[in-house]
Amino acid sequence: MLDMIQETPGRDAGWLPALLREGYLSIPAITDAADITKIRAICSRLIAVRAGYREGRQFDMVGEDESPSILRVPQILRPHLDAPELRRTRFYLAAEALARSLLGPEARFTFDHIIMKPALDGSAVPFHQDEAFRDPAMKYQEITIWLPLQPVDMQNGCMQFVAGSHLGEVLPHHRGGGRVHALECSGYEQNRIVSCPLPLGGCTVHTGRTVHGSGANQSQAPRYAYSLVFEFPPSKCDSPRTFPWQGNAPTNRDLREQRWRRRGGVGIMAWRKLRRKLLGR
Ligand SMILES: O=C(O)CCC(=O)C(=O)O
Repeated sequence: MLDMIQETPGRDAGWLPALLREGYLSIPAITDAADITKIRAICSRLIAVRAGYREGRQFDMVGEDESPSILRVPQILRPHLDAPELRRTRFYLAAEALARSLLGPEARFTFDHIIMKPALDGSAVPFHQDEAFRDPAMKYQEITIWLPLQPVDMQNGCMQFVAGSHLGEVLPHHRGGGRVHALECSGYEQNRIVSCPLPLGGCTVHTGRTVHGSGANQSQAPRYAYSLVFEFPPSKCDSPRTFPWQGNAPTNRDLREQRWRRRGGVGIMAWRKLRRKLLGR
């Protein structure tokens, strides 16, 4: 993982060695309070109006996701499709510059998501590797820049990483209970878990292979986080891999997406792809 990334001149001399060694970074400041206020208002509005629900882009990441009225821990995939202004924030510009300094100038934005943990909710995000959700036939070089939209600590669900786990393979994963979207992995070194509390405006960075998760939100206020993913175009894997957990019964989110695609969503996806190509972003 990240084998195309070298410690060469022009790459970020400060952060890159730690990312290559540990598989994650904890950066105390990437944006300011006014920017966070703006991003948080967008995120809470998108969750409140259930943006992307019919497309399967909004769902309950830890529950069975049977109804839009019960999303215990709502997650929205690609929220920039609902709110393009998310790509014009101070955070976005700083994250893009950081990603290019770490990965190289060819790195491109490919994905974003929002996760909201309600106040006093017992749900943790299980430890997993992001690569476990992706196509096993392809090789990925990606980083996620995770921005909490309030200060975070162990009480409200800060990120936790397994140091050095990005240097191994993709570990076995399973769904945390039947039709739940979230994946959970096994076989990682529990004694290498590092918690990353952050002040307002700080962020973490992790690779697609770094094992990570976050604890429950035991505080009195909701915990929001907004993540951006940057990567090189994926290439074919040298040796074939299989991710058996992807063959499980489809989740309710999967079924909504399939229905939406059949009912015209395929055309919308083609239009979005074309627009991305024409705009070059
Ligand atoms: O927001 C969280 O608690 C977990 C985020 C996460 O797993 C990710 O961004 O890959």
